[in-house]
Amino acid sequence: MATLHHKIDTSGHKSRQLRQLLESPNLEFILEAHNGVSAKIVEQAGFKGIWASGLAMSAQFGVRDSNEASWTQVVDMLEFMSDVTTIPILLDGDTGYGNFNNMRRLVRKLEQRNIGGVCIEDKVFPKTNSFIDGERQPLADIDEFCGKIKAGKDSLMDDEFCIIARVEALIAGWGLREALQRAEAYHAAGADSILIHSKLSRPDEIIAFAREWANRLPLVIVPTKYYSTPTEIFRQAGVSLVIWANHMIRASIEAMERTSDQIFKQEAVVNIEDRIATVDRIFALQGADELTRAQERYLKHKQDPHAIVLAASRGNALQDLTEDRPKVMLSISGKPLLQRLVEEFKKQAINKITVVAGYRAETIDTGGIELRLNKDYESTGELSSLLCAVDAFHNDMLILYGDLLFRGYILNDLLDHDGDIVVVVDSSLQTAHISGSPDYAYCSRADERSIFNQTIELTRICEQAEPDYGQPSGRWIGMLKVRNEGRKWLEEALAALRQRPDFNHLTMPDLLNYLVDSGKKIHVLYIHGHWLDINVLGDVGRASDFTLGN
Ligand code: SPV
Ligand code: MG
Repeated sequence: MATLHHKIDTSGHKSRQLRQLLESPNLEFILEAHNGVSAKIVEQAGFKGIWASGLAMSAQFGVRDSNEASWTQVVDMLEFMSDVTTIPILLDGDTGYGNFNNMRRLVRKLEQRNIGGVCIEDKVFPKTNSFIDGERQPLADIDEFCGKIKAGKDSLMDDEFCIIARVEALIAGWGLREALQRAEAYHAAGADSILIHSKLSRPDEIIAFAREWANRLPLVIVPTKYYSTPTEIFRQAGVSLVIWANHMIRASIEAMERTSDQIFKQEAVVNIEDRIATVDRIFALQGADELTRAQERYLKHKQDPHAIVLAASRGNALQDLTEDRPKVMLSISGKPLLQRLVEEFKKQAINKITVVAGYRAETIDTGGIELRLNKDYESTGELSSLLCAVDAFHNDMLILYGDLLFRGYILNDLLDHDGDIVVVVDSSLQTAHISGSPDYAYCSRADERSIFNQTIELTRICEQAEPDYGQPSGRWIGMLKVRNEGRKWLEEALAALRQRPDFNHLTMPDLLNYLVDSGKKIHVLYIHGHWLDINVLGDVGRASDFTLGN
């Protein structure tokens, strides 16, 4: 099934499809559509073609069927209709919007938009709908109309494009002889098919015409007024194509009037909800799922990641500075840490930010975040806080401590990394100033800074150095990324660790070690400095220097 943005065959096959409908030995049917969505619905119903009705298209613009909409406005709408469908469109081209020259330009534009064909009627521009005073409408001069058909045919690039000549002689009350004479002249001028129109409520004059016409060219009819005629009659008469010319616009007008009336009177929408299309139905018609798939394919690393910030602790070592606020609300060069974090996130299109607060949570007034509360922050640890944000878990998320300052590229590089779980490790062990627990990271390889694109895995994180593991490769900075499979691993690990009696004391390094022990690959992104965390009073001055670029 076509979606709005599927690959459209623009190689001219639609004109061939329409020609096949006209020339098929069976009676074929096309249904009116007047915009993209109605065209799509017509195709979904199973129709092999679409009638782009002048009446319906003018009506959906809210204007009269008297060439009030310009022909380019019509062609623009056709482009939407054709883009979302694979079946051919036959345009109701009225009188060709002018003389032979306008007709030439019209067919060229229609070909360019992969429209199957056009039907023109032998009236005078600006035309009026045949059912409004049909008898009083002047007919075109036969020669002039034949010139228009010829000009249309001569300007075609694609020989399959169909030009159908519509005979209005019966509508105008000129009788069968005139209708036949005109049809024959249009045939001789090169028309591919004849549309014979009637405003009678019975098909008599159409049947009489068909009998005399004897299939000299395929015959097209529009049974709007003689709608009660059994279709079999048309089949027996040798008609090639039936146009159901206005039923989609009429159905939608009826539905819209009923719906608007009811909503207005009831001042409520509850009673119409089950009688109208769901919003999901609209999404389906628009091909929204195709866009989602395309985003997965083309915006792989930029799927609006989420961030979870662990910010429950007071930061006791900061003494008075955190008396009345948690550490994340500590002002560094005039701006709270959390505000700085949010600004870094925004630069990476991370707009969903969940902050797990605890100590003095009520003082957190940073905009653009969602707060979760770990009310037992005093007696519980990091994993308990993380658990408070489990409902905000996402297939592409960062988890980090709230007391971090870092250069923007670190976040960018982390988001670009392909691993399912990636931890950021600072390999600059000698130079780094260490205030809190160092979180030493032991990795599969040391940071050989000249080698890129190496996969490095975490083997262990220890809050203090562990000689058993050899030389640490660096320090985990308190930031990780979790994606796709990684999210599943994380949720399973949390569920398992929760069963342990010491869960309340477990830390993020405990979680990462558990994952490593369960055989999961935790990737390492090495950095070399360019970050700090804030644990003691001395860090505040260093942080201020850091933000000022010193
Ligand atoms: C249309 O659908 O605009 C037509 C057919 O031209 S009719 O309205 O029956 O004339
Ligand atoms: Mg029309």
